[in-house]
Amino acid sequence: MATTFVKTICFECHCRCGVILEVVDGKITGIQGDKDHPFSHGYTCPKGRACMEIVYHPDRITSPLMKVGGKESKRFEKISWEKALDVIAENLLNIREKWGAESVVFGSGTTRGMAPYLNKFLACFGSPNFMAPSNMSGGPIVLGSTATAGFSLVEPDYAQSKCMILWAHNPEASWPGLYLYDINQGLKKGAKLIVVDPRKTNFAKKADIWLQIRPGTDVALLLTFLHIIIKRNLYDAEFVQQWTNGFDKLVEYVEDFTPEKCESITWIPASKIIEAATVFATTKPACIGAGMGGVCQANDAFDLVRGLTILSAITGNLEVPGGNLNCTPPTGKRSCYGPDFDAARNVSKDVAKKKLGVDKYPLLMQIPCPPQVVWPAIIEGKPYHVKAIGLFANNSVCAYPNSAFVREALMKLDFLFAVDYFHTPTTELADIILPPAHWSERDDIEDLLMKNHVFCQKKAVEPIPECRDEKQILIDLAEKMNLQGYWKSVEEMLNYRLEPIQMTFEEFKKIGVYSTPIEYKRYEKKGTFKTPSGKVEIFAEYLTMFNLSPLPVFREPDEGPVASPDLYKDYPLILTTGGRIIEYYHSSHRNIPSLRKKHPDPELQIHPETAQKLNIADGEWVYIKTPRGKIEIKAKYFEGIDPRVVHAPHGFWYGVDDGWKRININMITNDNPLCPASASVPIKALLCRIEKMK
Ligand SMILES: Nc1nc2c(c(=O)[nH]1)N[C@H]1C(S)=C(S)[C@@H](COP(=O)(O)OP(=O)(O)OC[C@H]3O[C@@H](n4cnc5c(=O)[nH]c(N)nc54)[C@H](O)[C@@H]3O)O[C@H]1N2
Ligand SMILES: Nc1nc2c(c(=O)[nH]1)N[C@H]1C(S)=C(S)[C@@H](COP(=O)(O)OP(=O)(O)OC[C@H]3O[C@@H](n4cnc5c(=O)[nH]c(N)nc54)[C@H](O)[C@@H]3O)O[C@H]1N2
Ligand code: SF4
Ligand SMILES: [Mo]
Repeated sequence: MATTFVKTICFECHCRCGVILEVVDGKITGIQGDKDHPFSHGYTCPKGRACMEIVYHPDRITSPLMKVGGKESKRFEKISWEKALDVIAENLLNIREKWGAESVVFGSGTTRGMAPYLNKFLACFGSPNFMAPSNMSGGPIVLGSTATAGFSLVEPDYAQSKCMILWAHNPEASWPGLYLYDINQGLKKGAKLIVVDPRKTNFAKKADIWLQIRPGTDVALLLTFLHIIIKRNLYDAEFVQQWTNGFDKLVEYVEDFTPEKCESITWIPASKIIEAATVFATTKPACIGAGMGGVCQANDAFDLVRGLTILSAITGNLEVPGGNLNCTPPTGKRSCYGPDFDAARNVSKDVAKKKLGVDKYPLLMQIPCPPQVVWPAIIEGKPYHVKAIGLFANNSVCAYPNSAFVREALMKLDFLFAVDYFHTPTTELADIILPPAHWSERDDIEDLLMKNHVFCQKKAVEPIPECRDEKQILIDLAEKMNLQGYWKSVEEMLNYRLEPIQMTFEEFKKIGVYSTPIEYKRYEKKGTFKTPSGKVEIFAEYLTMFNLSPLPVFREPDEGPVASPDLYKDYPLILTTGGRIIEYYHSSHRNIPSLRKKHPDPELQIHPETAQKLNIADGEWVYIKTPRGKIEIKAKYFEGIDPRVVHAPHGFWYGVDDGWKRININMITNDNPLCPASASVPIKALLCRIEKMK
């Protein structure tokens, strides 16, 4: 028996921890954390440790499949790769011929690293339409902070910070491999911790100050932070004077946002708001950690991120050690979402203009098409028809709000193909399903959210027979379709991405990681921020061009006690969704025995007082109803939530007949109105009621 150990990067989630896989006779037999990895430092979570169960799962799809018996059928038959790619190529080419290239959309969920290769394929094909849930996941961060400070505020420097805010962010469940080590370093050195979250997470328990906010009212809280900081003269006057634009207008604007008014909006005691704002502004350096979901799923998500960026700026924490950093991956324009790949930026201007969503939301030119603008194009043909979709690592039906509508749209397509390890409620609708290689079975480059690093993901084992690296799938398809300009081999693709660091993938494999020094205060060296005025745009006048407010605006959640009081009478509880569960990545992993055992059921976090008033016992299955319908869920008493609020996880569907209808929270979430700037969806603040099952 030949045993080898392969150092690579786990991709069961976006933390992308360093791991060492033990391989015996071409099969993975063990996984350990890589202690030398600069972020994860040897950490692994239950998902990563379950990788052998995933790779060798008896239900893994191991052959291309074609639907037989028409759209409604759930039967598939095995076909060869040759045939599968022929069918896909023929359909995509026919649709391009008849409807135009833009009628073909490729989509990905959290991308699993495929964004560059999919975008480039689309660009060669002639479509600007790469669909991803960025509008509810990171997109508002990119848009809001870039609009304000010219870079994306995703890099809190926890390890060197003296004060950290976790704003709608519970990295213990969602980003353990990427952030926990650094957060703990900071805390060990005595950093203060502030948590803004409606739920008492473990971090909220540990925090110096926990602000238990009413869901969807974050912008009101932020504007009040700014009010307090300004009133008490706690801002960095020198930075404000030299590097910001429109501070005087902000002073006037936040005058009304008093702590008392904020208390009535957010339900947080005024004294706590004052304490938190004061601690943040006076303990330096301080950083803001915002996840990608909590702050990105609201009707005012863009304004929320603008507000966070302004908070960081006026307290002097932008681009300083211990603050929020401005990092560029060493791969630069060839990084995961780099401009060298972006479909819309690599087609002609006329085609780029057709990118779905930009007619209503011009800022979306910078991020992928939100799913919510693709569905109406399929159903109503507006602004034009979308006829075919290819989905790579995405369970649209369960992942996106208003599942019934999502499903209806996918059913209406002329052609759908999906690439997934397992059957899901989405692959069920596909005409063709393709089986991808697992991350342990493929070579790749990881640089998204990796600060100033790029990592080598090294293939540890060959894909199990018939499964294929998705990059190779695209290469094969491009060849069949005779697409000009696409790469001819995976090696060529990876070498292309590594050109900015002047290394080939073979060379990179030997070193495994490459980083460049972090630059602080780049604006000082460059003499400018990368914004229209060259300064931090507190008052971003140019946004008025897009009918957006130049100052961050608080919008009441459209469905809520204040904005829809009549509805509130019938649906008297606020529903927030999608707090992460360590064992699961979105709708994945429910079929993995070691993970399922730890968390078998969807659990509704409900205050015991609320449950008891409804005569609901701990552990009882109940209905959760919204104006859009009802699903089944298990009530779980939780003292750490306000009695007027409940929390439901997302991603459940597996193991129950018609699970996508019966236990999937997105059956009853809402997909409008969207944030006017980022098209974000309001899935963190809705209304619901809980009913006993008869
Ligand atoms: N209500 C509610 N809904 C939400 C959220 C919320 O907070 N609340 N969060 C939203 C967010 S932020 C996001 S990003 C989306 C995520 O939505 P998705 O990314 O669609 O997530 P999944 O549902 O896990 O679907 C991923 C699918 O990819 C497959 N898969 C995993 N790895 C690979 C791979 O390497 N290759 C291929 N081809 N397939 C792979 C899995 O088997 C799974 O079926 O969900 C959103 N949905
Ligand atoms: N295990 C696991 N990890 C994941 C994922 C997963 O599915 N599973 N998904 C990944 C993806 S794609 C994303 S986008 C990220 C998301 O990353 P994060 O956004 O950091 O997600 P969470 O850690 O769930 O933190 C969100 C917190 O926001 C709180 N919250 C809910 N509503 C509100 C509100 O209105 N205001 C405030 N202030 N807080 C609110 C919730 O209670 C929750 O604790 O996680 C990533 N990591
Ligand atoms: S946190 Fe877990 S699943 Fe995510 S990369 Fe690390 S080990 Fe893998
Ligand atoms: Mo996400």
